[in-house]
Amino acid sequence: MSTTLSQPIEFASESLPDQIARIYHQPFPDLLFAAQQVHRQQHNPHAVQLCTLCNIKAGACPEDCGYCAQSVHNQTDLQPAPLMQLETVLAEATAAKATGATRFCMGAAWREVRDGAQFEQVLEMVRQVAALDLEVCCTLGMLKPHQAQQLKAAGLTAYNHNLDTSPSYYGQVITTRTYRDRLETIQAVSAAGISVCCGGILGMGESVQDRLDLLVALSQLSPAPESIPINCLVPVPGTPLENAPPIDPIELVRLIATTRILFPTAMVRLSAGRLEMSDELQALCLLAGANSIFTGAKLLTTPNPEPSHDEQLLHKLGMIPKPL
Ligand code: SAM
Ligand code: DTB
Ligand code: SF4
Repeated sequence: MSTTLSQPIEFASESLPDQIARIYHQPFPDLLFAAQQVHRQQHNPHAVQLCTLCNIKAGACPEDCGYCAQSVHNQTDLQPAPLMQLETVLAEATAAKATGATRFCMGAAWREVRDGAQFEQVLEMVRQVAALDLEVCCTLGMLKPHQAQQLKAAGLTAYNHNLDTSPSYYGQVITTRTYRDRLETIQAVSAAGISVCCGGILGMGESVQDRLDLLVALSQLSPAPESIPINCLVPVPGTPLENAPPIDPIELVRLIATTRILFPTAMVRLSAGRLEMSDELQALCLLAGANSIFTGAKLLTTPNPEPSHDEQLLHKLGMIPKPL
């Protein structure tokens, strides 16, 4: 019987990449069973955390991320917009809370945070969203240690900074920064005592091995990320990846299950790309250990399922929004 095959501890002499590959490639029924066991030991299997995104500063980003609508290097339809007003952000956070979201994530299309008035405004947004009794997450590009400390002092729960893909594929997607730059920001976030939200994107033309190498890189973070967004590429016209072939759905489920087994206590978030997924595929992802989704009709710049559709889906599955 192969259920024990998924217990990394029993193969202590095996290298981490080999362990991860063995978990991922085992027969699908065994993989799903093992993922469910881990999931049920650590989490309420009926509860799904709802998170809502807010793009507080849109477009004109100097980075050249090949997937992103907001890069100046990509000829997309996106209208750049300056930093949002505090009141607008608070209105969105309040509305998100009313729909059952318990985490509010503010994204800014910056390469890095610069000290000054705009960052002070973001710190005030963090303070005031935290005061609404929501988890507060930001994704603002690269951070220096003192900026991470200021975000922590303002009440930030988590910082999202994805490794996106394997170290070896990274340069095919982004050339304006390195994997090492990402790791340095993640280190600054951890050192400040902020929870790390770090995951990746599937469907950028990478191999299955690249996806497993991303999981290796995530496993090597210390502490391990408490939140792992798994995004499926939303192909944006005008980006170099506009014609990338979509990920095979079974491969997506395998990756989620493997992530759940490797990170038993983490929140595994089924992030971008849900609009293209059937209800059945989303249900399989939730069975494989995903326990969070982004809700609201828009992600940062791309469309997301209507809240009423997500509500119906959870209802059909007998699942509930996870309370704080
Ligand atoms: N500028 C920030 C940074 O450097 O991390 C954060 C904003 S960025 C939009 C946050 C994450 O969204 C990216 O790291 C990427 O994983 C994901 N993302 C961006 N565009 C995407 C797309 N078209 N499809 C799927 N995921 C995407
Ligand atoms: C993450 O990994 N996924 C979210 C959140 N972190 C910020 C963002 C998804 C963005 C999808 C593309 C867009 O809407 O522009
Ligand atoms: Fe800029 Fe972030 Fe988009 Fe990259 S993913 S272009 S850093 S907004």
